[in-house]
Amino acid sequence: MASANKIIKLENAIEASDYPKRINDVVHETLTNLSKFQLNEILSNNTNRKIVSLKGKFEGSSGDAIVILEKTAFSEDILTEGNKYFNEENHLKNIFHNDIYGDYQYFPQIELNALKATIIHPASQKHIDKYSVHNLYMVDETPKIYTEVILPQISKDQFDLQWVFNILNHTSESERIVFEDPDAESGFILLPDLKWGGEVDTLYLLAICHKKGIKSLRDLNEQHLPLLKNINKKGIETISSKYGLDGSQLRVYLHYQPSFYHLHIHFTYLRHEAPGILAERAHLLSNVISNIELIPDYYQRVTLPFVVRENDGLFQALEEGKVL
Ligand code: GTA
Repeated sequence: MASANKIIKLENAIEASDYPKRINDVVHETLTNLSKFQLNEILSNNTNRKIVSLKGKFEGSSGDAIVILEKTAFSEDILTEGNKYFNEENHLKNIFHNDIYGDYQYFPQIELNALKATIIHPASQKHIDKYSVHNLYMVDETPKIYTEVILPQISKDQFDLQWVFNILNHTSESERIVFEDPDAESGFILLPDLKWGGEVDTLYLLAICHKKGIKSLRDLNEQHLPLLKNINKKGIETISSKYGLDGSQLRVYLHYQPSFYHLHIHFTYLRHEAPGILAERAHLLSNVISNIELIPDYYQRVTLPFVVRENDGLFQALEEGKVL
């Protein structure tokens, strides 16, 4: 079993110079609070997930910003350790009680109340559209629709992959890498996903492959089986040794369509209902491997359903191509 944090050295390892570099935005280097954020619009407010996406500007900086604030899940470790929730530093306010039933507001100490904040700056119109409320539509994407409508559209309009290259060339988040196999063909980096706050109860890691040019599930064929199997095996081994969850407790999957067209695999804790695990978006890696083993060009021949947002460029392209 591969141990966590161990970086495997292989002969045909990727050179850091293979990836482009870009200097980070200054806003992220100077922020210590959100006093300079000027809110312009609430893009979405998901009361179920307790997450708001806000559009605004940072005083003194050009360009739009998106701030995503999320109330985080309870951590079972923190609930059971050190009596943090149940001591005199926390305040309980009675709203009313009736017979055996009482309604209260509870104000735990400050470190138990952290919100997860994700900030995108400068945010493009595509980012703003992505985090806004919108109508959704199902599309049954045949290989013909993919070739004639989807591929041309994603070739000209997709999210920048700079953050991916920054991870692969160790410019950003290098201290967060949990495991790396640097092989140019079958290697990958495993690290915490942007959406993960770090508690095992909501575990969410991302495996990003080193090989460039695999855009999505649609590109996968028998040549990629060693890569997919390697990610599956070493990803699970690493998570098992570092976080104590074995393969049967993990949901390992790809998104179709993804937001970012460089192959990556999501690893989440089975008990955590992470965003993007629904049937119309998630494809289990074990299932993907099995399909390709049975039919090597399965993903070039199959009809793949996916969901498109009304305000996405793909939606317009599908309308123009008379698919929707
Ligand atoms: N480590 O810089 C990064 C980074 N970025 C920019 C994206 N990711 C990153 N991880 C690291 N560093 O899981 C992660 C994303 C995502 C994966 C890309 O890469 O967190 P994907 O290509 O399949 O696209 O995966 P996906 O799933 O749509 O991801 P993305 O872009 O996060 O979309 C999030 C959607 O989920 C939004 O539409 C939003 O409405 C919704 N959402 C729900 N909860 C959250 C949340 N807590 N934070 C952000 N978005 C949320």
